[in-house]
Amino acid sequence: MALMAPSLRVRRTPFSDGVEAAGVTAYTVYNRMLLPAVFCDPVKDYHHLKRAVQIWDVACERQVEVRGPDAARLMQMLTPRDLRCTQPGQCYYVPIVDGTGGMLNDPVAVKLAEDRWWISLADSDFLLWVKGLAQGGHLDVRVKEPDVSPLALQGSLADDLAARVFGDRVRDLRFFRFGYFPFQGRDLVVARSGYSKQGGFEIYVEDSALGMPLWNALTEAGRDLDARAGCPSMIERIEGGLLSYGNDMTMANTPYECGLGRFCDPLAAVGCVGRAALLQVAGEGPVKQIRPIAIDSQALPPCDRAWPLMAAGQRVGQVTSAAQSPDFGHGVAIGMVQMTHWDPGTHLQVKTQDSTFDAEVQKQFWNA
Ligand code: THG
Repeated sequence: MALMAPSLRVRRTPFSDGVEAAGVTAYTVYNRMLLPAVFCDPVKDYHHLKRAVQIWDVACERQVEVRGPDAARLMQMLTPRDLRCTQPGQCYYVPIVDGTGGMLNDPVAVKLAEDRWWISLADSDFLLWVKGLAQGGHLDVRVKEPDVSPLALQGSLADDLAARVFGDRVRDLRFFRFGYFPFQGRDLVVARSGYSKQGGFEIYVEDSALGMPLWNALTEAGRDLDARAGCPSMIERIEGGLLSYGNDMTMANTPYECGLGRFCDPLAAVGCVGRAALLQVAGEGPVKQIRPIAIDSQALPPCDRAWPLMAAGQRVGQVTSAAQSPDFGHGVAIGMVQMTHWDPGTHLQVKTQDSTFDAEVQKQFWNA
């Protein structure tokens, strides 16, 4: 593929100088912002993530801040997850749906206070939807994209690295909880979360000017831990079953099709704009759903188009993310499969742009 032409439309991040000094070799674009995709090579990056700890520029997980007396009401309009018992200090993975129950985003919602939330976005134009709902509903709330850029520490040694910069207290954070930790005289939101199954933290850097000082402090502190710049690993996230909006799901899918039914309670989510639609599909049940798919491959081309899943010459679904797994020795994939063929153990064929492989529906993701 050709190189990307840089311009202001594709936004740099507060950490881009550090990412480039660390030798990033491929970028992708996410929320109109740079997201590093490769440093050494995808397989070396994957092994390093599992063995050590990486510092990730995930500033492209932009925040939508919702603040004001109607913040909680607006949040519940957005999601079919029941938010009534939510607490400040916690993060929540929230499917977001439109009036037909179609997925608009699958962000992490950070509850800072009853009347103040950050919605940490996946890759879709979402600020406009939230502003539109606030405007149309005459809500007493302000909606903006604040100067907040997540930096993730992911990998088995993430606790050790985080403790060196934020103190041992950071080790006590539970999954999807956050606390405030001082850095250069400022208090930063640090959560135990992140887009890998290796464990770690996300630091919500609230002020771009703190970006490079924090990047440098972490890089220095992690020298003898083999800490280095990294990025979300496609191989690792497929093994772990972490979905990618725009790849594994779009507006055309309900959260039930995405396997996100456990985060939905439309009966309780009074005010959710997709409530009626989801009550209906929750009753009927989906007719296709996301499944882990093992591919009998030695190597795979990039999955940059949907790969048809076939059974007896008929199309029964599609693979939307795939990679050769070094640790499992076969291809790992995420597919949307019709009900008739979604049982674990079902044998299928997957058609890539180059060739056809045997494939099998799995019971669970590899690292789940
Ligand atoms: N962190 C933050 N923002 C994000 C992501 C993130 N925005 C974009 C993208 N990632 C959103 N998508 C996901 C997908 C999965 C998870 C988080 C965000 C995730 N899932 C866990 C799992 O499936 O094991 C746990 C979910 C739960 O139990 O609540 O972490 O990574 N800030």
